[in-house]
Parts: sequence; structure tokens; C-alpha cells
Amino acid sequence: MAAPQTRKLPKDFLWGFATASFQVEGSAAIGGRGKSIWDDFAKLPGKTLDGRDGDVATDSYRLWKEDLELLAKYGVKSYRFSISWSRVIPLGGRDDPINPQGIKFYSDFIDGLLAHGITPFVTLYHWDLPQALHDRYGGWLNKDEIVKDFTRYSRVCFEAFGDRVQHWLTINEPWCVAILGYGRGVFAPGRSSDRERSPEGDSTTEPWIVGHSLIVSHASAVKLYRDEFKARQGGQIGITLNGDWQMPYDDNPENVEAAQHALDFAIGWYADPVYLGHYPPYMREVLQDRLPTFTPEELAIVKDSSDFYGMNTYTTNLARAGGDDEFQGNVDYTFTRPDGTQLGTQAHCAWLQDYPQGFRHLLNYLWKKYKTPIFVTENGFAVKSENSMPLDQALIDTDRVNYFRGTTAALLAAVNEDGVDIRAYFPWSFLDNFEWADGYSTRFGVTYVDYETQKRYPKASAKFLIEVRQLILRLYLSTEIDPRGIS
Ligand code: GBH
Repeated sequence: MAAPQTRKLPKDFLWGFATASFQVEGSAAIGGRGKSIWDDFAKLPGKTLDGRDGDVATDSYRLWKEDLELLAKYGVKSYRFSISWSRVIPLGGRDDPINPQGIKFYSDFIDGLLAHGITPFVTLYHWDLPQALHDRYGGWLNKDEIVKDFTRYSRVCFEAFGDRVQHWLTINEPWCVAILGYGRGVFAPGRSSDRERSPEGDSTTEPWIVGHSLIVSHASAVKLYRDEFKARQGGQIGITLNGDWQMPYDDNPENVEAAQHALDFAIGWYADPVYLGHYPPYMREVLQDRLPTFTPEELAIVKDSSDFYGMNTYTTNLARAGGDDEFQGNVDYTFTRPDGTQLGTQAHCAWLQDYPQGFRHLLNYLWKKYKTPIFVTENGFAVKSENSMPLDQALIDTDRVNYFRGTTAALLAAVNEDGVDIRAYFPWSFLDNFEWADGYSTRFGVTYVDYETQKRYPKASAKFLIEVRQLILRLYLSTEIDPRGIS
């Protein structure tokens, strides 16, 4: 049988798995690390579902060599991980000392990846703000301070690792940082207007202030990289946003409009400034002067501040006009169709159902609207009740395999049939890990972690994704067959 004529998957397409520092490293008080805002927050009663914290997680700070061996065995081309700011600069600030042990840890890890032919894909900020900066000046609420401190932290990373790292992400999912941390109050630092949840916070103003600080901090780090490092180090840098496809609930024009409004609040909030140079008009209409405005100096660095479109996406929602959830653009989300059926297979988390067609729609929408090559930096599924299953049953993660069967097919269709420019795919996650407010009760890994022994076990989904990758290499890039792989 002849191979397809279209060979649009780029030769250097990056396949790999993703994790984040606080979710895997553990060793919170080891190696000179300072506290992040998640350290104490996770220990407060009621903040995590199972009452557990990130002190050990998957113990990857200690077990990094074993993790590396497993990644190599999986034959990945790339690995996406994040750097813990407070491991590198324990107190976080621009005049605070650098921790040489923190630099050495990431430096050795990067060397290890490269020695195995694995491209490091590095996130600077995946939600673990140094606690000291929160205490000192309110963290992301204080734009003038945090922009300077984040930029200096970025400089330290570019200087220490930029000779070997060609792919940088500034900030992971700013929507989550702002809304979940300062609006709903479910993530650290847990601020909210809900006084049962938090003694302080204002959900009507703080998320929009924090969002603005995040955008300007990202842009400032990118400017620094482009001005002082890019020519020499030759890498790419950008932001990565969360965003799920929003499908109108039905043909009612109000619901069609609602789907766009939902996209404006979930994605456009960040993507419009970064790629188009302004906040979405609908956000201005709803929030008025609660949404900050960009100064001319800010706008000059914000517009075009991402070399690619970094996208984390998990699901599709049916969007319906109405409701008063401002964080969703005053749009109701549901998975139940008008005829009462469900959109897809239900995951362990209430917010996630499997609907791969939505992934293809989203890829097309982003490509048409923002015209920037897409790196899919997260995509994954948590099998319902996996945590209560015996090991042998958990390893046969059929719902997750089906999920990835759907999303990889959708990705290929988007590239080869729709002409979308996609350059990377990182399923979330390499390992089961600390799932934030869910603690360890929700498992997203393609590798099972037994938290008693810290033993790792590949699930069927890991094997599936490795096989898919090999097949694609064979079909599209026949000269590039990777001899590695799992037996
Ligand atoms: C990712 O976020 C994170 O980057 C990663 O660290 C995490 O482990 C992974 O997902 C799995 O959860 O009902 O209002 O609370 C995914 C994007 C956006 C998904 C917020 C959950 C819940 C919205 N997330 N969403 S709400």
C-alpha cells in the first residue's frame, strides 16, 4: 500500500510528554529550595481533595535519573518540564541570591536529556510562585515588582541553561493562575471574595489585574531573550495558554454568540493581546474599567511576543448563553446535548469529557485567527476511578487510549487535511503526579506511579502513543525511524 502523498508533518516535529516542577519534584525543603505558594497552601485543611501536599510528589528531584531512563525507553523526541523559581532563587526577587544547587540540578537534568537525544522544552513558570514574593508585595497583584523579578529570574535561566535549551515557555496557563488563584480561590494563593474560602481577596478585580501582570511579565522576559540571548542561543520563546473548544449548544444565534464569548474569556484574554495587540472587545464590554489597559510601552512589547502558539487543551464544552459566571464570559458550559445524550466519555474530573472532533475544530480556529505555528504543549485524560483500581486494572487504561486515538487522529487530520501548521505534541502527563487541588486522587499519567514505593509502571496509553509515533514516522518520515521504543 502506498504511503499518503501528503507529508506535511515537519521533520523536526516534537513528540514527548509533559510535567511541571511542583507536581513531580517533591524534596520541597531539600537542595536549598525556598517555599512556593503551593507548599503551605496544600497543607491547609480542605485545600486538596485527599488532604495531601507536594512534599514528596513523584520524588523526581531524587529519582531524576530513573525518570530519564524511562523517557529514553519511551523513545520520546522531547520532554516538557518546568523549572521551580524558588529552587533557583529561593526568595525569588531580583536582588535575592541564586541557589547554586538549584542551577546544578536543572543543568544536570538538561545534560542528561541531551545525552539521550531528548530535546528539553522548558517552562519557566508553572504556578509555583516563590512564597517570599507573595509575602513581600502580593506577588502577581503587584505588576511593577513582579515584572522586574520575573524578568531577572528569566535572565538567570537563560544564562544558566540557554546554551542547551532551544525551546522556552514563559508562563503556563495564565487563565488558571488568575482565575483559580485569585477568583475562584481553589488554587494557591487561594484568594477570593468568598469569605468562607478566603479571609481576603476580591474576585471582581484581582483576576484581571493578575492577568495583566502575567502578560506584561511574559512579554518582558521575551523581550530580554530576543534582545540579549536569541542571536547567540538561537532558540524560540513563547507563552502557553489553556483553552478548550466551545461548541454552540444548538443553532440558536444567542448560543452561537455565547460560544464566541466563551472563547474570548478563556483564550482571547491572553491570545488577542499577544498575537493581535488588544484585549477582546467583548471583555472590555463586560468588565469595563476593571480590565486594565495596556500603556503604549507595554503594548509595544506585548504584541507579537510569542514565536509560536502554545496550546494546552483537554476537552470541548457546549456553550449556552446565560449564567453569571464572569470567568466564563457569562456563558453556561455543559456536556449534555439538547437530546439528553453526553458529548463524550466522562473522565474522573467533572470538567473533562472526550470529544476529539472539538480538538480538530480548536486547531483550525487558532490557526485561522492567530496565524502562528501551534505547539500542543498539553493534552490528556484522567480515567474515572483509576485511583481506586488495582494496579493491573489501572494499567489497562482503555478510556485514555481511546482519548489519544481520537486526539492523534484529529491532529493528523488538522495537519494533512486542513493545512494547520502544528509542530509539537506533548500528552499530559509523563507520570501520574500531584494534581493540584485534587491531590493524588486524579491520575493523568501515561505512567502509573505507586506512591508507596515510587515505582513507575507504563500504562497501555504509553505503549499506544509510542506505537502511534513510530507509525507516523514510518508513514510520513520514512527516513527518520527511531530505533528506540518500548518492547
Ligand atoms: C492543566 O490545566 C495543567 O497545566 C496541569 O498542571 C494539570 O495537571 C492538568 O491540566 C490536568 O488538570 O471548573 O473553573 O475550576 C488544564 C486546564 C483549566 C482544566 C481549568 C480544568 C477547570 C476549570 N484546566 N479547568 S473550573
